[in-house]
Formats: sequence, C-alpha cells, structure tokens
Amino acid sequence: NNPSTSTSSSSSSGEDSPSTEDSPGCSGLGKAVKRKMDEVVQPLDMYSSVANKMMRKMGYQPGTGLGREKQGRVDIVPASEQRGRRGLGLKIKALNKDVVIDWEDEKPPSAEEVVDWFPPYDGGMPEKGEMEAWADVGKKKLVIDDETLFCDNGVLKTVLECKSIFDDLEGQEMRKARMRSNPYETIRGGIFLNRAAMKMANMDSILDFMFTQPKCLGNNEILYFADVCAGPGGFSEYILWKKKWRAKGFGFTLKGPNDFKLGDFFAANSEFFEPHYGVNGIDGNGDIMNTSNLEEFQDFVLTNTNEKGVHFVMADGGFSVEGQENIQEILTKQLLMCQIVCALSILRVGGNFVLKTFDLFTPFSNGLIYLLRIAFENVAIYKPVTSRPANSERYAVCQGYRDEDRQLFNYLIEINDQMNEFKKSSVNQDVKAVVPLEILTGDQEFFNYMKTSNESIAKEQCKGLAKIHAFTKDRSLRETKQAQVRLECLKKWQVPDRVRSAPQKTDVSSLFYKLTGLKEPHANSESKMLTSDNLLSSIRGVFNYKCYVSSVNSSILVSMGGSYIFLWNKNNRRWLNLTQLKCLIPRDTILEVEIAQELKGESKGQHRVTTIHIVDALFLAGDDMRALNYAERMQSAAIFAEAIRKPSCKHLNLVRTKEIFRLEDAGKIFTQLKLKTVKGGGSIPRPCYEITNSDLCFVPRGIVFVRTSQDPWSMEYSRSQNRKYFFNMRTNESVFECPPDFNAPYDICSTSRLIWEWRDGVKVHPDQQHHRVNNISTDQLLNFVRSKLP
Ligand SMILES: C[S@@+](CC[C@H](N)C(=O)[O-])C[C@H]1O[C@@H](n2cnc3c(N)ncnc32)[C@H](O)[C@@H]1O
Ligand SMILES: *[C@@H]1O[C@H](CO)[C@@H](O)[C@H](O)[C@H]1NC(C)=O
Ligand SMILES: *[C@@H]1O[C@H](CO)[C@@H](O)[C@H](O)[C@H]1NC(C)=O
Ligand SMILES: *[C@@H]1O[C@H](CO)[C@@H](O)[C@H](O)[C@H]1NC(C)=O
Ligand SMILES: *[C@@H]1O[C@H](CO)[C@@H](O)[C@H](O)[C@H]1NC(C)=O
Ligand SMILES: *[C@@H]1O[C@H](CO)[C@@H](O)[C@H](O)[C@H]1NC(C)=O
Ligand SMILES: CC(=O)N[C@H]1CO[C@H](CO)[C@@H](O)[C@@H]1O
Repeated sequence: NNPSTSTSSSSSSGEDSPSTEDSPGCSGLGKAVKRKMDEVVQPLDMYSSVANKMMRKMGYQPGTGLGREKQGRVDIVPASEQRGRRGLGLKIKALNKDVVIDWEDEKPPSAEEVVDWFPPYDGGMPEKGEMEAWADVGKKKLVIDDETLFCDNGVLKTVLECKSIFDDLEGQEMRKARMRSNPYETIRGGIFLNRAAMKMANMDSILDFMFTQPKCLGNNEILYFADVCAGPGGFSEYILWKKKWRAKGFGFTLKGPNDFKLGDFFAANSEFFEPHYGVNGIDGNGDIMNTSNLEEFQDFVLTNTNEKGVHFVMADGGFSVEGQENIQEILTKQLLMCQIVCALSILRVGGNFVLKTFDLFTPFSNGLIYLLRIAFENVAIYKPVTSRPANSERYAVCQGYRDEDRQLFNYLIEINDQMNEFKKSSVNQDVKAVVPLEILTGDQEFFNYMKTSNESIAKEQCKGLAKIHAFTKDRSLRETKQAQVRLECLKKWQVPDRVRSAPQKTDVSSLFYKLTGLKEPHANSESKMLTSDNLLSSIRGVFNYKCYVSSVNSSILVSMGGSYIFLWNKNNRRWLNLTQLKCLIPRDTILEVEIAQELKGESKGQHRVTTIHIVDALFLAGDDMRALNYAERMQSAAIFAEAIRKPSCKHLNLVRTKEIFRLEDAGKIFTQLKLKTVKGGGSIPRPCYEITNSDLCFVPRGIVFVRTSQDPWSMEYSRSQNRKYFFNMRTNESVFECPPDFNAPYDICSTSRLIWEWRDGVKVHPDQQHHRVNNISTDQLLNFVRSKLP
C-alpha cells in the first residue's frame, strides 16, 4: 500500500509559502485542551474494559512496541468520555499490526535546543584512487521501504504509514490543523520574506552564530557566502539583515517561478547579493545538476573572492514531490549530491556549510554524509524547531572545511557526470553508493549516530503527523503555547518582534534630513587651495594628514536604494538625479564622492567609464559612520564597495574607494603616474594616475590632503625618543598613548581638506615637457614632507 498515487499536499515537502491562515496565536481563544501528563494512563489493564476491547479489536497486543524487536515506546490513548471529541491517538497499520501513536509532547515547547555533533572523524583523507573504487553502480531503485539499515524497521514502516495517512486529508483542512497544532508555527517569517529566513535565524543562533560569525572570518573582513538552490532567497535575506554591509552573497538557483525575489528583501539590502546561474552567468538556467553550471559557478565565486572561496555555503534544495512523498529521498538524491559538490567547490579552508536533507535512510545519502564528515572538522544532523515536525526535513551542519585540495569535490563531480550519463541513456542504472556499505557500517560511531538521529527524527515526525491528524478531526483542539513560544524564540534568535513591512517611500531631502538632521549638506566644504606661499602655514604637522589623488571636485551622494541615487549640486543647491548612472547602492547611504572618468587602454582603443570614487563615508546602509575616524570610515567604505560590486553585471558603473596614502608616504603617489595621450585631450601626453590592481587610470587634478586629527591634538615626532607622540597644543602636554579625542570625525575632516591642484601643467612627472615653474612642484612638496620626518 505504497501511497504513490496520493494527490494531497503533503507536509513532508519542505515548502515554505508564507501562510495566510488565521493565527491561533492570540491567546484566550480556545481553552487548554492539551492533556496533562498525569492523565496518561500507561498500563493497559488500567483501561476501561471498553477501551480494552477497542484496542484488541485494533490488533493491539499488550506490551507490543513500535520497534522491530517490539521494544519501542508506545503510548496508547484510550477512548474515554472525559476527553470528548479528542479521540484516540493516530491508529495506523505497520508491520501487519495496528499501532496507536500518541502525539502528546513529552517536553514542553521551548526555544532551547541541543545539537548533537558526530564524534570527530580522524581517519584522514582517502587517496584519490581509493575513493574512485568506492562508487557502486547498480539497478535503479525507486522503493524506500526496505532501507532499514540506517533506521529501525518498525520506525521506518511507521513513519511511512504516517505519511500516507495524509492521503485522506484535504489540503486546506490539513494546513489549518497544522497551523493550530505546531507550537512554533506562528513564528512564520517575522520581518523576513518567508519562513525559511527564520530557519536560518533559528539555526544561526542555536549554532553560536557559526554562519554570520564564522571562525574563519577575520576582523574587518567581508563575509563572503553562497546561497544555492535558494530561491526566493529568505536565507540570504536573514544573513544580509544581520550583517548589514559587511557581507556579500553569491546566489545560485533554478530560473523560473522559484527564482530569487530580491525585490521582496524588505529587511535587508539585496544590493549585496548577486545571483549567478552557471553557464552564461545571469542568463544561465541555474540547474545545479549540470556539471558545466557547477564549474562555471565555481569559477565565478573563486574569481571574485581572490581565489579563496566563501566563508560559508547554504543549500536548501528541494522540489515538489507531490504524490511521491515517501521516495522523496530517492528522487532528490542527485540534487542533494550536487549541492554538496557545489559547496566543496567554493568553500575556503575553515569554512562552514549547511545543507537541507530529507530522510537519510539510503546507503547513497548516508555515504554523502560520511564524505561530509571527512571533509569537515565537525558535522551534525539537526532539525531546528522552525522546521515543521511533521516533515522529513533536517539539516546537515558542517563546520571547518578541511579538504584543501578539493579531493572530495573532484571525486563527486565525476559521479555527477556518470549519473547524468545514465539519465540520458535511459539505461535502468544508477549510482547506488559513493562510499561502500562496509565502510559505513564498519564505522560504529558513524553508524550509531545516523541510526539514532534517524529514529528520533522519524518518531517526532510520526508524532507531528499524528497530531495534525487529531487536530483535523477535532477542531476545538488548540496548541495554547504558540504566542509565548514565539516571543521566547524571537528573543533567543535576536530577531525583533515586528511585522514585515516594505521600506518607507520618501524623497531625497527628507531622507538626508532623517539621517543627518540637516536640511542640506554644508556649504563650506570647499577644499582650501594650497599654494607655494601657504604651504608651510597650511599643513600643520605632516603626521596629521592622509592624502589621495583627486580627479574632480567631490560632492555628497545619497542613495534611496537601487539606482535611486542623487548628487548634491553646490551651485544651485539642488539634488541632481543620477538615475542615468548605472549603479546599485543600498538605501540610507550617504557618501562623499568624486564622479570620475576612468580610462582604459590608450590612443584609439581608449575608452572612458564613469566610476564613483568614495572619498569619505557618512552613512553606510543606515549605519552612521560620521563619528568614526577617517581610517575606519574608509576601511568600512572599502568593504561596502566590495560588497556591492557585481562582476556579472557588466553594464554597471563601479564604486570604489580612493587609495589613501599617509602624507609622509606621498612620494609613492608619483610612482603611479604615467604619461599618456588622452583621447580628446590633445597631443601632449598627460600624467595619468594608475589605479592599483587594475588596468584603469584617470587624469588627476591634484592631491587632496585630509587632516585626520582634531584640535587641540597634533601628532609629532620625538627625535630623542625616536617615536611618535601626541601633543596638546592648548596645554603643551605630550602623551604617547593616542588620546580618545585625537581622531577627527567626518565633519572636521570634510572642512579641513586642502588641495594641491595640478592644473596649468604643474610638473609632477620627470618626462613632462610642458609645465610652469612658479607653482608648488613635486620637489617642493616632497622636500617639505622630508624636512618634517626623522
Ligand atoms: C525550499 S526552496 C529554497 C528556499 C530558500 N532557502 C529560501 O530561504 O527562500 C528550494 C529551492 O531549490 C531550487 N531547486 C530545485 N532543484 C534545483 C536544481 N536542480 N538546481 C538549482 N536549484 C534547484 C528550487 O527552485 C527552490 O528555489
Ligand atoms: C549542461 O549545460 C550545458 C550548457 O548549457 C549543455 O551544453 C549540456 O548539455 C548540459 N549537460 C547536461 C548533462 O544536461
Ligand atoms: C600656479 O601658478 C599660477 C600662475 O602661473 C597661479 O595663478 C596659480 O594660482 C598657481 N596655482 C597654485 C596652486 O599655486
Ligand atoms: C571645483 O571647485 C572649485 C572651487 O569651488 C571651483 O572653482 C571649480 O570650478 C570646481 N571645479 C569643477 C570641475 O566643478
Ligand atoms: C530621475 O530621472 C529619471 C530620468 O532621467 C526619471 O525617470 C526619474 O523619475 C527621476 N527620478 C526621480 C526620483 O526624480
Ligand atoms: C606652551 O608653550 C609655548 C611655547 O613654549 C608658550 O608660549 C605657551 O605659553 C605655553 N602654553 C601653556 C598653556 O603652557
Ligand atoms: C537505535 C537507537 O539508537 N534508537 C534511538 C532512536 O531514537 C530514539 C529517540 O526517539 C532513542 O530513544 C533510541 O535509542
């Protein structure tokens, strides 16, 4: 009686559509109808004779359990008048006898969860040749009910039977019962686009934030992650919400109706997320089971993470298996493997991985988990409370990638090719194992863990299903703890208890006012000109300045999100709409920028691209940076610029931070100047500033000096002590420790800028033929700097 013709929507698929059903979370509705523990009557002979007779009629034998050896726990629920319509537990037929499943929770719902990790694997990395002999090919198999190796036979049969009960239940009715019966159901998506996002919040918190704060992530480092089989993108929305502008996500998922819905990321900024679909990039199909797609995505991710790979990968693949819920594990086996292949191809050493799986009964699935254990330092199978109790879903959590040479990846990607060959040639063959059964069963630790994990999840699943069944039959049943559990969980997961809402629409002036408290940018932010005459008096201490090569006057840029970007025009005191500039910048961002023309190539082949050069940061995606010091602001802006970079979107204009030099190192700037003929700039070669690590340059207009200290402090150099110190010009006090008020906030930096302009042909390059002499020369500046150094 395999329910392969079932048409009901089953709770065993991990689907995640936001529910629109009524919320029973409003406490006070319905009375406490849950049976109290002390009402559970255990021994059979204590039952009324009526109940007793019924039990026997159902085939119940006293003392018979769920398990193969009849040892499992059985809670029998007697029919009794006091319980009115509550009725019996779920009665099913398994192993040729009737079993009654009591759905009563043994432990009350709670936000506390315990994750059991595998004992660490210490067998070492297998040799490549050794692994290649592991794969086992055999006849294709589409039945599951003999997969009892990794799960007790009785438990397996019972869970299969439980699932098939749902053939009788109407979809709508079942969903309503599910809504009422699951204590965690009303948590839903919270501020995020779907329930999946909340699962990530749940797991991240329970796992000590191993996803948003992985151990392999350095200070001031951008968090790179990949989200695969991931549409519409709830997982990523959570990560981006948590990390704000400190993360960059690479997305991969099937094109089509379940594609990413970036416009629905209300809690986060999708500008930090870049989908890629394999072969042909954004125009690809996103099928992870295609080897070419896997390779293309790997190449894309590695290229854009300095060949290091991402800090973590999330994979949540699944598809509708309606009518074939019981063999979901078999139907999704290649998808499961390919998600692992993908992770192993792009993770950096030390990186983490979380993978959605369904039942793990077959040797194939168990072999994959075994390989994960080899590839990672720590692995656990974990079903978070946000994963519905009645479905088969669970997550493999993997910590600390250690397959430096990507050996397991190389092994599995070949298996994928083989599986695709079998599919194409319609031979009735399949890869049945990736690790031989003897190894799986011979490893006691592995074997016991899998079996225990399985059986406990299967039993909980049976209970969940039985409970839904009971709630369908009796509409007065209510789970009374939902509201309380919801609050407890949100608190534990550090997610605010707010309703999801789209960001408010506003106009640029209001946004600028909302963030800064100012009606418009300061008028007096013009840089002061440096001349030969004022050089000595203007620069107050070489150690107090940073400098960068400027291309045009800077102005204030405000982004309202996406391409709604505005630039302040000082002359008419208006915001200029920059929509034509193709750029995606997260909302609530205020930067001081130069809109630069960068040059690529020379003479005829030369072309220009407009690029945004950040010279200072006021707000990054809502974060107020103004009080930080200049180095911190610029470092953050660099992370921000890297996080919004989208190499797969060729038509977008780049955003980058200026290269910042200490004034004492100003000499380095001149080594980056090259004389070039500039298209449209006459025949005389002009000095161009070459941007580090790129083939681009721009025509400089001069050097801007930013004073990064504030009065009364100045950094000085003590020749006698041979070290730098801080001098208080008001009190004449000298200290070695950096005083807390030494660093200048944004306002002071922006009003104390100086510019040394190179217009009129100032000689900045030794080969320059045409120049005037009575301006500050490079030598003059460098000599000035040198005179102040030790
Ligand atoms: C449960 S959903 C993922 C939900 C997602 N984690 C979220 O937070 O919104 C499963 C996803 O797997 C995708 N998928 C299924 N088969 C795939 C395949 N062969 N290649 C790529 N993605 C696939 C589906 O299109 C779907 O978007
Ligand atoms: C994978 O995709 C590539 C490019 O789209 C295609 O040529 C190839 O046939 C696909 N392979 C399989 C096994 O479907
Ligand atoms: C450069 O020299 C010209 C005169 O030759 C003068 O007008 C201009 O102010 C000077 N610029 C600077 C920055 O010193
Ligand atoms: C830059 O600002 C200076 C000082 O306000 C002004 O004289 C100059 O014309 C500006 N340059 C551009 C290109 O707007
Ligand atoms: C900005 O300009 C574009 C056309 O240049 C226009 O379509 C758009 O509505 C403008 N946006 C705002 C917010 O003014
Ligand atoms: C600091 O030193 C200068 C020069 O030595 C002196 O003129 C001034 O009075 C001193 N200020 C204080 C507050 O001691
Ligand atoms: C064989 C084995 O370890 N079975 C475990 C299955 O899960 C239950 C929990 O529901 C454990 O009690 C069993 O020991």
